Amino acid sequence: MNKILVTGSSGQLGSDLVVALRQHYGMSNVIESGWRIPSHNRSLIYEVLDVTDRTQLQKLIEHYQIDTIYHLAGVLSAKGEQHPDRCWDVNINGLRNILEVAKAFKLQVFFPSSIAVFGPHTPKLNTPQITVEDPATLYGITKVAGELLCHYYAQRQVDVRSLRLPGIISYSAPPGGGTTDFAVEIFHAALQTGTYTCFVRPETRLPMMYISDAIRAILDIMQADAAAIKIRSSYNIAAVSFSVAELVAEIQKHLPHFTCDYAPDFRQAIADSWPSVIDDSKARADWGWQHQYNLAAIVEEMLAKVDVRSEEPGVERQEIGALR
Ligand code: AKB
Repeated sequence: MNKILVTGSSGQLGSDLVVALRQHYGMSNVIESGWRIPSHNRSLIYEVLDVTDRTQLQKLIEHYQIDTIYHLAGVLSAKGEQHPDRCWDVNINGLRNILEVAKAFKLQVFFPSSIAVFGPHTPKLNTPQITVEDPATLYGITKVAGELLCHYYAQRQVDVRSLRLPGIISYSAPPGGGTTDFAVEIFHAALQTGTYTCFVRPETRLPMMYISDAIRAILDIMQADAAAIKIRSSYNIAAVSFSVAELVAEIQKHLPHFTCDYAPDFRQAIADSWPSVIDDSKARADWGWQHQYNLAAIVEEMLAKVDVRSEEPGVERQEIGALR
């Protein structure tokens, strides 16, 4: 019987993951949580939870008799540079609390790592599973440490599973402070105003994944036979890689008048430090990972599903807390 806690459940990933988990495991078996009450009121069960408070976390686990945690609470790359103390506290101490509680209560854990574990000296093309990890951001440093913590606790009987996620493209919830956010913002701008000012240069090429693929990857790795999960730090996982210019050209096939200009900011350096194309052959071999969405399919579905009518100017977007 799965009784599931999702931390950071109102974030970009959590919003869709909760829906999928409820379809699989039943509405009342998925408990949402976050550091503040979310603006949506979709949830049957939502708990305000600060993951840096281990006592509060433990009480929640006991109260709901949780057996699985999807630990999505975290501060992303761009926000992490602006709020380093919070980034360290949530990403490191929060994860350690989750893993300690998982050890005590024999819980299964999902932890999202990131391509941000890689850095300027990592091979940019076909980045191997095991390679140089010299992150240029605090976020990346917390993800490297997080992966090592996962490996450490796995050796101490915690069933923890993790993916190095690329930029995630989704329509139902906005991303919250990452460097790959441009790949979501661009769709909203294209549909709202027909023009977008991108904060990284046109030739910037990064690994990306459509939300449906990301959710399936998370469910698949969590449901896989434990013996198949041979890597307990975190698996490289990939779907597509494209430059901003290629994304713009694909959008223009549907919206020929769409224009994009460029005003690179501090996020350019972060993007430049990350790989362009990831080798995810271990995930494909070990537990059968396969992506479905290519760039054309992503663009088609995003343009059909982004709901600009619900976006009024001045509506506050989700800040940190939101989490992966
Ligand atoms: C970010 O841009 O910070 C995230 C990530 C790649 O981990 N989307």
